[in-house]
Amino acid sequence: MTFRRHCIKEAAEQVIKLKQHLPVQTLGCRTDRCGTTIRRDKIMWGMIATWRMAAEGVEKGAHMLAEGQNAGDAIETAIREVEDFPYYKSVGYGGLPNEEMEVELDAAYMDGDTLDIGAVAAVKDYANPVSIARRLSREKVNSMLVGEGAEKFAHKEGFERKNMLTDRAKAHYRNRVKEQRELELKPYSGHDTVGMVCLDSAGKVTAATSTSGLFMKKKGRVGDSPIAGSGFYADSKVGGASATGLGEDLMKGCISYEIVRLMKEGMHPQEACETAVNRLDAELKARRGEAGDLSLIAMNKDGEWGVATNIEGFSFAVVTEEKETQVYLVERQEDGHCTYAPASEEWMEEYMRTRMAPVVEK
Ligand code: SD4
Repeated sequence: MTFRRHCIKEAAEQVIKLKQHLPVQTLGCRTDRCGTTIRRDKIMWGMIATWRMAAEGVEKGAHMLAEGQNAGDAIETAIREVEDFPYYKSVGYGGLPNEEMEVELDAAYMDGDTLDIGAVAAVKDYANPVSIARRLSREKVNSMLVGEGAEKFAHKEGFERKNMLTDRAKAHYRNRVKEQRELELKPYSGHDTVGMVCLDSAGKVTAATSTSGLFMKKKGRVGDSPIAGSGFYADSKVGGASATGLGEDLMKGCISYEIVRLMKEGMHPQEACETAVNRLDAELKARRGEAGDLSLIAMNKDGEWGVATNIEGFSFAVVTEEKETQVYLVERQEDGHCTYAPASEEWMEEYMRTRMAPVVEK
């Protein structure tokens, strides 16, 4: 069987399994794809992340996990890979600016063993906000810093300074200013925060995020990504979750914590993601008439994973000890269930082509 056909078959089997909402496994046991409980004497490692852009980072992290490295180092390396790639418009270098044409970055890191959390918000001119966040997670107090305070800390700790505003991002900004004037566009559009959950073979779960937030946001605006429980959560006794979408709405449901809470109550990650997303989506629509974009990924302590979204076009990347890195596209069914299938080679090529195409100024 070709690799692609193998992936499609695996994805189809996952869908069947998810529809059955298999019960959560007990420690040291997993359920294989046929539903048979198998005992394991070692914990499976794995990593899941929002959007296709995370795939290369996830691949790097997977190599580290396969060598027995820990989930903290693997997730930081994986996120840095995304932050460093200039063609991704909403993370790290090349991220899109705020209203005042400044790139203000948010990032966070959580250690699921100790529940340590570190976060930075609205930080400018530092290459890898996730590393600053991780460093902050070791502080007992002052572990979330914003703006100038975060930059001062980063400087003192010797983090790499970098002008994060690229010429491409400036061109996008100028185009958007014109579009807003001419088409009366809302400033917010397009978003691709990278959020990851990682499990290592010692059973440690971590979660981390990094983003430039909403394009054309107000100076000082902070989204869900650096906010524990909303943009991310990790508990090695249960698993972790991370979010992407409209921060203002994701925060209304503390949705990453909610998913971990549901997994703790016994839900499979897929069921937990769908339950949390569908509930929040419904609440927002009932109370406010509309719901912003909500897309979530999760992995439990046994390496099982799930995703859910209320939008079209959500993609994610996942790797486990048993299965190499794969990008999937999610499809939300009318009843709120989310199914997914491997992204085709054509889709992958088109994705990179559009990301790297020259920006034509209007
Ligand atoms: C924010 N949630 O700042 C982020 C944006 C995002 O995918 O996720 N984009 O609100």
